[in-house]
Amino acid sequence: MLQAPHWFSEVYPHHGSAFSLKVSEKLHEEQSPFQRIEIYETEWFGTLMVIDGCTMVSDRDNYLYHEMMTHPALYTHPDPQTVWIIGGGDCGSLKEVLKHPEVGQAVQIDIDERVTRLAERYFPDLCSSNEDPRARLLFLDGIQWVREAAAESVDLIIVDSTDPVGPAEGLFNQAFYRECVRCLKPDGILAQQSESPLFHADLILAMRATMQQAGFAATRTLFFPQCLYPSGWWSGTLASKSPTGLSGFREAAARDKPFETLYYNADIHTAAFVAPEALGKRFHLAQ
Ligand code: AG3
Repeated sequence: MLQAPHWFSEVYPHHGSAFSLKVSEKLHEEQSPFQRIEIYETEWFGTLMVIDGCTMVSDRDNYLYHEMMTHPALYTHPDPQTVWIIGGGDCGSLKEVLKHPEVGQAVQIDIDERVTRLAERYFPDLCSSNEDPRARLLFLDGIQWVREAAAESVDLIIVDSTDPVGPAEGLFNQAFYRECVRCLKPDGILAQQSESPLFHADLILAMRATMQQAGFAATRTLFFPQCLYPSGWWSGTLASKSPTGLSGFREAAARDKPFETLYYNADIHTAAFVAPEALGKRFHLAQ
């Protein structure tokens, strides 16, 4: 039986399934002012962070999510100089963003400082760029941040959040997207984690429709494997202010990227945006 204390399981009650990792030790557990955070040492996935019972990051597979939440958006934007990361307290997205020399400032805005403090202790690799002079770490409500920020002040907003329940719920609605539209420069892009294409296709479609209603002119969804998360198949959705903002990418620059990745490359970029038959027609409707 896959039971504590030897296994951590995230159960997906709405989808009759679960994902389990064999754990060797629980390293930490606390209730922060916002959420319950647990850290485990696993047998094969390295260290694991869990928030409110949901898997967030493991040493073994976080590169898939973090690379795909950042590089496709960064290489789609013509010249991303200023980047905000809303959420992302484990600093994994920040680390990938800072690999781009053209980025002059990356601001990470996570409501929960404890996630970052625990990541510094248990996921030092994800936090290895936190001292980069271009990085700014703020512990604030991202919704309030975009509400108060100046119009047309940012090139790229990456929403690296938990599922759209609890503290992250307000990051998936029209009011939030409207503020993002206002804060983005004319060629600005929003990139948001958008759950599982197998389990949450309706959510992805609804999100894209809401983005369009909020004033974004184009939306596109990209797909990647992520075995830690429900169904093992995950997605990110991009939205641009310009109608042509998502029609291509800086392919030559991506082919010649001046940094190492473990998953992302120019061919993966192109492939990731191709929707499988079962989803393609539905996603096309929202474009
Ligand atoms: N953010 C996406 C978490 C969603 C996972 N959902 C779940 N396990 N039910 C992860 C944060 C990584 N920086």
